[in-house]
Amino acid sequence: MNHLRIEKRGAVGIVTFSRPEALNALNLETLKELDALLDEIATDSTLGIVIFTGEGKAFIAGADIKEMSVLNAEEGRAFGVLGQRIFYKLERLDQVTIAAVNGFALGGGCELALACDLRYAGAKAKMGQPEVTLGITPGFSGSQRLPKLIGLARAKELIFTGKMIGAVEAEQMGLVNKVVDGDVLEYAIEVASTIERNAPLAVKYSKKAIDSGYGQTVNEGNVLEAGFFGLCFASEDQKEGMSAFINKQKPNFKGI
Ligand code: DAK
Repeated sequence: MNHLRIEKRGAVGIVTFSRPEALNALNLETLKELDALLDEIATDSTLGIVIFTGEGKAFIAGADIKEMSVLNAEEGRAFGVLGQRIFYKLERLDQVTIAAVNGFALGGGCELALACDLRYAGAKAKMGQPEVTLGITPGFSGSQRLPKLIGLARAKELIFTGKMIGAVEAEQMGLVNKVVDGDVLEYAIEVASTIERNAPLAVKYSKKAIDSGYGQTVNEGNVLEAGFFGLCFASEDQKEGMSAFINKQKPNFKGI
């Protein structure tokens, strides 16, 4: 891979976008590399949590404007569909995903963060959907995921104005879970370690229950939740977790 790298630390994978000369902008080559890497991650049962971050002063400064500038309508649509498909694949990973937003997360960069389960922002993070300032709409599902996350009015304000907001404002509107004073990647790794200590199947099923029930009524979601809850009782880790509690010991989860 030329613009992406992955480092594995136990069950935690750290994916770094590395095209700093273009502030990690997503060109076609990077998108294709991401697509292939997500396929690898999806089948890697040793990974429980995946963190995404950027090299240098940007997380991702958006889709590559220079590459997009020459697209015609048909090519533009195809480029958007490609990005949507890849980000959907990211969103549907079994693993917990975390965006460690270290700097600019604009346009497609903000949209990639939106496809993650959790988002943390460093103090220097700048986020936004500036597409309308370039004569286009958000194209990698920003117009769909942003309103669901921060509400219709706030999403419309960000998208219609194209303004960039700082980390504190992003936290206030629920765009990120938290602003981190120190190193945002280290903080994301700490969160990942906390998650890693828990029963892997229970975390995975919790994510599935939340995501598959989201947008449904509570009653509909309850059916899904009951199914996943029941499945946990077929796992060794449920027995391990409960007997460790009863015997006042620390559980030793095995992910089975
Ligand atoms: N694409 C290409 N190159 C970029 C880039 C980008 N998004 N962002 C930065 N760069 C490049 C700059 O051109 C510059 O390269 P050189 O000129 O040195 O060759 C280098 O990175 C350093 O950038 P700056 O010199 O501009 O750095 P500054 O610190 O002064 O400014 C900045 C940082 C982030 C404020 C500024 O670079 C900036 O405004 N960048 C563009 C941010 C932006 O507008 N992002 C949104 C992109 S639009 C769709 C599909 C997809 C999309 C939409 C529709 N469909 C098909 C429907 C997605 C759209 C987007 O993401």
